[in-house]
Amino acid sequence: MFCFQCEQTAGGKGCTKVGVCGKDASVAQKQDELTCALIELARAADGKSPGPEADKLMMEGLFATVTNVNFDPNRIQELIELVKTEKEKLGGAEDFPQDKLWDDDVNARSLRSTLLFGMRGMAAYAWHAHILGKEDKDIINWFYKGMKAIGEDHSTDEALNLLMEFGNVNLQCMALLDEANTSAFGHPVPTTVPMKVEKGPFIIITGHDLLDLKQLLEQTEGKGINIYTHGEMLPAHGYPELKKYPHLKGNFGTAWQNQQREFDGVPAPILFTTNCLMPPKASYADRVFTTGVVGYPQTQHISEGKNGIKDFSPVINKALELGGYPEDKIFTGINGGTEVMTGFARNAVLGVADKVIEAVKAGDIKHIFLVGGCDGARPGRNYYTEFVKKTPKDSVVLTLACGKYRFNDLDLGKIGGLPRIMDMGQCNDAYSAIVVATELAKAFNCSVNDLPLTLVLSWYEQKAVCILLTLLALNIKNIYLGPTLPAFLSQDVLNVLVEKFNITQISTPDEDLKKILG
Ligand code: FSO
Ligand code: SF4
Repeated sequence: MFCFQCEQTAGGKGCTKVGVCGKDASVAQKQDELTCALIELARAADGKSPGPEADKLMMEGLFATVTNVNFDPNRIQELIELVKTEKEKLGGAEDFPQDKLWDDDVNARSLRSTLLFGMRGMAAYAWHAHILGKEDKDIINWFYKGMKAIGEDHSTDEALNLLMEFGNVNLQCMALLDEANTSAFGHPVPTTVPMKVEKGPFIIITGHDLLDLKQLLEQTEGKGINIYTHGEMLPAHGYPELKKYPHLKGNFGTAWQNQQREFDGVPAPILFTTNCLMPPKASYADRVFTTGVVGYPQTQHISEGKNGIKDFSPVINKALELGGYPEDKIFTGINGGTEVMTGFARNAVLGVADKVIEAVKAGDIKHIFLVGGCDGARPGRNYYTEFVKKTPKDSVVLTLACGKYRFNDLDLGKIGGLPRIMDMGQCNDAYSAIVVATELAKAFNCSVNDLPLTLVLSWYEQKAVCILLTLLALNIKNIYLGPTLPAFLSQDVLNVLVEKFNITQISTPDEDLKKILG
């Protein structure tokens, strides 16, 4: 096997025997086969109009290969068969040999992989929008264009142009998902979320799929079962159409990489709706449920019914059987805090934009940091905790995605009535951050790069790759990135990105803060 798509890749180079994520060689090989089948589907679709089934498979097939999503070789095999059927319906296409996927000149491989990983990330976002009934033909068409391009040879300039074009399409995709989420569940409002788990039966739901949460809330209403979010599901508490359910009680645990410890012996079922699944330990494997694109061998999977509704009865019955804790249990975040805040998406922040602009003009807010992105297991990630702790009192920290668990339970006080740490949402809510930055730039009549704003990002998997490409396509410069740089960026490709966009790898919080504020 060969895989180097995520930040925890073996030795910072590539997983070749088994994935650090737990993916074994047979699943890696099936995922490569699926990727090649999608390239062939894109070739077959060239100049034709593929139907909705092929469109759906493009998204689902790419999403299934994102890190920590699907470890089940049978489910990947099913997808391969379906993709092949769609390819034949379109008249077939020349095979793309699997050994070509990772085998090439180092720069060509780097550029091709960057596009492929970005598209895997965008597929997850397009999928969530699709589930909520929102699609955009431009985005769908770009999946075919991009996958076809991955099967072709390109000059470095052509490949870089493709990456920038992709970044703009991914912005469109994040906007579509933002519209899908806000039209279905309303605009998030600032909300305090306790980390206490009340006694009695409960269910933990993790991942990004808000529709799964909505259906679970409906099906558990009046049953004496409480629902707790975990990981990237935390921002759900801010949405009016979700927070109205009184049994959506709070948040359990922290970010994805702590799940094997946090779920150890937990007296409740855990529903995984998207990526962030780690191989379950024996002490809780019997209570892990997957749904949607997620899969793990011998784990119960909840499929969608014909009416679009999922029947979560097996999860509900498990919650009743396990019964929860006999007494209320207080949990804390990694810094000892007992509650966190979320819901500062674009609508909420722009609602107080006047206050922010005034505070910046008056010098009360001297700098805005966006400290966002992924969490992960590397010890170096405590950089982000230290960085946030050390930001000056006259600065604001916007955050998003699961990296926030490094500091979201800290109380850093307030500026002008606003908390100094504001959680904008999930990774896809990077869209909110872009909208806020663009509006601030308009108000100050300058470019985003000239605002007193610095992006300090952490990456782990492929959604972070697509977001980074969007930021670059928007010509956002001076991004600090860590904890390490992607293994799939060759030195030459990295040099281009550094030269064009001044991407800087994080060093120490003190040094970086000195550079940023100096
Ligand atoms: Fe991923 Fe990163 Fe959303 Fe996390 S991009 S790892 S679970 O921040 O958030 O899916
Ligand atoms: Fe390794 Fe990451 Fe690939 Fe898993 S997803 S096999 S950890 S590079």
